[in-house]
Amino acid sequence: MSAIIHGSPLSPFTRKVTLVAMEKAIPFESKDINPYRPPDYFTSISPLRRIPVLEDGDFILSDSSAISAYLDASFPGSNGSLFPTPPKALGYVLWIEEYADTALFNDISEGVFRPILINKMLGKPIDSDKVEEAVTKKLPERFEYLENEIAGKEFFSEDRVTLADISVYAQLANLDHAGQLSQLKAYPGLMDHYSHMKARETSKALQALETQYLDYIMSQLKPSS
Ligand SMILES: N[C@@H](CCC(=O)N[C@@H](CS)C(=O)NCC(=O)O)C(=O)O
Repeated sequence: MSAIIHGSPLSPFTRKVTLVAMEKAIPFESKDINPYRPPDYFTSISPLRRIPVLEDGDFILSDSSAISAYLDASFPGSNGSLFPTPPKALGYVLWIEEYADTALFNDISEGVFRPILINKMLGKPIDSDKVEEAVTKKLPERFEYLENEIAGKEFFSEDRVTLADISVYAQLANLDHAGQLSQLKAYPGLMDHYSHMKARETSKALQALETQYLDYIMSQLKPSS
């Protein structure tokens, strides 16, 4: 039986572990869970009531970082590990992952994705003040930091895709879904990184599903009278 990733198509952490599975050619199924309207059994598989959750036979695991490490170690695959072996490279990749999971997530999710896209999904007006605050006061510091880290490189570490690249891409994809990718204009290295990560076969396949999902949600919205 293949592993099951419980999550939601527009969740950046679900996207992260899904891409880990795809990059490593691990067979998996996806099952949708809305963490804001969860099924009764949710707490039993996710003690912090967050997605994603991995179910691999009778083994259940929460948290995208834990799941990524587990998948990587369980399925060596032909493409090698997404975690470098040299200690400094490993530490660095985990740091970039952490930066993406906390700082980028907070500022993109709260500052752009929710006030634009979630509001639209809920039939509410865009919260332009929140977006303005994020794009002028919060995101520049995040993007500047990552721009300095990626400048002159194709990947964050080891000249190949690692968890660092997947983690940053997974968060920036929600900036893209919210129609705000132009915020990266002043950061050419980061924009290039995003573009080549987006052009990978794995990301392209996933994006097609995400866009389909988003289009479906939007098509269900009643036109405001
Ligand atoms: N550290 C967790 C964060 C997961 C997370 O925050 N997921 C969001 C969806 S993107 C969630 O489940 N939110 C529900 C809530 O905050 O109640 C991870 O890496 O998996």
